[in-house]
Amino acid sequence: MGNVKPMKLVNFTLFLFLTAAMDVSAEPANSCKLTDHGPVVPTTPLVTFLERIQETALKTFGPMKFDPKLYVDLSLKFDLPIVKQAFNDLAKTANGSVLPSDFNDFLNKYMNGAEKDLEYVKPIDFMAEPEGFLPKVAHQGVRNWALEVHSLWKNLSRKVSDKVLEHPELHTLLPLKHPVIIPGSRFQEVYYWDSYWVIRGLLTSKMYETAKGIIFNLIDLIETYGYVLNGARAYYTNRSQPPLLSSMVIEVYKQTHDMDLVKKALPALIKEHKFWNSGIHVVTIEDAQGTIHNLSRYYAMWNKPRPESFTIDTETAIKILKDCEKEKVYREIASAAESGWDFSTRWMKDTSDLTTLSTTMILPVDLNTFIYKMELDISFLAKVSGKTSDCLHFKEASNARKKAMDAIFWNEEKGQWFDYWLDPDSNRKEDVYTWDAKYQNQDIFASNFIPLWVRFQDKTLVKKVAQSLQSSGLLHAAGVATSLTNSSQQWDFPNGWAPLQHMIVEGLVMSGSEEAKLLAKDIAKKWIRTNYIVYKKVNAMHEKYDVTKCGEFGGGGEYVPQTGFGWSNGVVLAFLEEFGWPEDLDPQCQ
Ligand SMILES: *[C@@H]1O[C@H](CO)[C@@H](O)[C@H](O)[C@H]1NC(C)=O
Ligand SMILES: *[C@@H]1O[C@H](CO)[C@@H](O)[C@H](O)[C@H]1NC(C)=O
Ligand SMILES: *[C@@H]1O[C@H](CO)[C@@H](O)[C@H](O)[C@H]1NC(C)=O
Ligand SMILES: *[C@@H]1O[C@H](CO)[C@@H](O)[C@H](O)[C@H]1NC(C)=O
Ligand SMILES: CC(=O)N[C@H]1CO[C@H](CO)[C@@H](O)[C@@H]1O
Repeated sequence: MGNVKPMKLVNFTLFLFLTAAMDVSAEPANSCKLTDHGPVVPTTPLVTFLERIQETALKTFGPMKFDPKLYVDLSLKFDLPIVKQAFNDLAKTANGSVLPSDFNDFLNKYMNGAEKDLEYVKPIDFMAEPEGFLPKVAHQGVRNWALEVHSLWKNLSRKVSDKVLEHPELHTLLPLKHPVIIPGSRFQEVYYWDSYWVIRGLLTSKMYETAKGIIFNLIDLIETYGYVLNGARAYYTNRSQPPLLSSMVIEVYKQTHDMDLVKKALPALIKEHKFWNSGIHVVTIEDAQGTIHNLSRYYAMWNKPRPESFTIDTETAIKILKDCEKEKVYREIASAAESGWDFSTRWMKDTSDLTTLSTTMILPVDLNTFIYKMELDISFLAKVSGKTSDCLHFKEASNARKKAMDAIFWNEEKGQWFDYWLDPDSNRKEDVYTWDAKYQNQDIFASNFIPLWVRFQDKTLVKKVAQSLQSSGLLHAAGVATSLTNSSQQWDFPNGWAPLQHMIVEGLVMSGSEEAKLLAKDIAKKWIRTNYIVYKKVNAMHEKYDVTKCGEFGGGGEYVPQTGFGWSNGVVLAFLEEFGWPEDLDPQCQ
């Protein structure tokens, strides 16, 4: 139900058929049409070596409880040539495995564990109970829990070790100057979009300096690479993540009025805006009225297995024979990782087959919402810095994107914004696609409602979208589901993710409509409850929850459920700040 993508499946079958037909017609065995001309930047020698370690570990220890990321997070105790020599000298079996005891000896002698790259550091602005903390939370049990969640900033606070700063070539962890808040569990490094909700939580915890440090680190990444990396690892340097730096700057500025922050951030944000609006990230499309628009897409600069999941991606693509088709699949996988929604049927032609990921051929509603917001934010920050021409330029850019989103994504009948699937064979002139209603993906995803987060000024519009949300099938006992498809991918039904709850709730609240506010409050209450009950059961905050049942965490995807957890903590604190919790309201599941 709801997950038949009109035309796309048909096209894909046709595509397979044509490819098959081409094979018969005297095409050399290993050639296929390369449609994918985007840049690919070579891997660093350290990452390439660690991928070999990862493959050997899989062969040696077997697939049970195997986490490939662990091995690309190791650092070297000696220079790469020495470690490489020692690894080459290990006796290998025919299939490339090593005696487990030999391999463990090698790892102990030549490598350090990932945790050695980071040091615990107590945040300088942490207080057990900050003044003015969550004034609207009256219930004692909920308040005590909120204080525990607040205290988790200490658990998740790290500083990059001086060893990494002195010898970056021995580590995949990137040197960052300021302390960081990590999401938790296997994610022992900074992530880009996670940081926005971490900062929202830090602001309720009154930890302004820690929040600013996180932003300064991300600005440094833009200065070095031209964009914010997916995460602060050498193997994440070829893709970004949903661009929310401007939102982080705005939130901290609203609380601190720190002009120094604005001055540092503005040039970096303008640089980041260019990254998302030029080259492979920008798509030009003509709407039904003949007007030309530019919108952005996810597009990783990568066409190999993701180093952190090298063995998994290799396996995913194993049945694909032609090199250039493999490369295409790898690029789509990396681009899905850039979207933050890794993985989801949202990007798949066939919901049961990961090799049909088509991320780069989709114009995503949420990405363009974030860039629209980036344009408004830059315009605002330029204004407060007295940069009139930047202010005007980005205001105009935001107006153009709003028009583009209305023309390409908005569906008046359904009251939602739909992702748009680019059709490579559409009657395309030069590099301009032609819009066609049938390529709006009418499947229901939480992302179809994300524009609410920025487009809340129009009450009539919000009312329509709120009604559409209520009848969408996404609202459940414990929050908003990611999609309606139970695919076993983690960005699908029945999982709910903190960031999606937060943007939808905040959008509804800001609308000023009483009805929308009540709906927001109801979602937030359910979300808080489920986080609270899970915490009481397992003494941990989870990265995702099963929204169909109050008090259950989520599953699916390529790794075991993670705890910690940066953005979940941030969203719970932000919700409690906004809505509070009355003394007489039982936080137990109803
Ligand atoms: C590789 O070979 C070793 C010993 O010959 C065996 O124990 C192991 O299961 C094999 N691994 C794989 C992945 O085939
Ligand atoms: C779209 O982007 C291209 C370059 O990326 C630019 O030349 C063109 O002017 C833009 N068009 C519109 C309508 O903004
Ligand atoms: C989703 O599918 C899995 C596996 O098919 C099943 O075990 C689970 O109960 C389903 N979840 C829901 C909420 O329908
Ligand atoms: C946080 O750290 C404290 C002190 O080290 C520890 O007692 C507690 O169990 C940790 N909490 C979680 C959820 O990891
Ligand atoms: C891991 C990896 O391959 N990183 C490359 C990606 O892109 C940067 C440039 O932005 C290269 O320097 C890295 O080698």
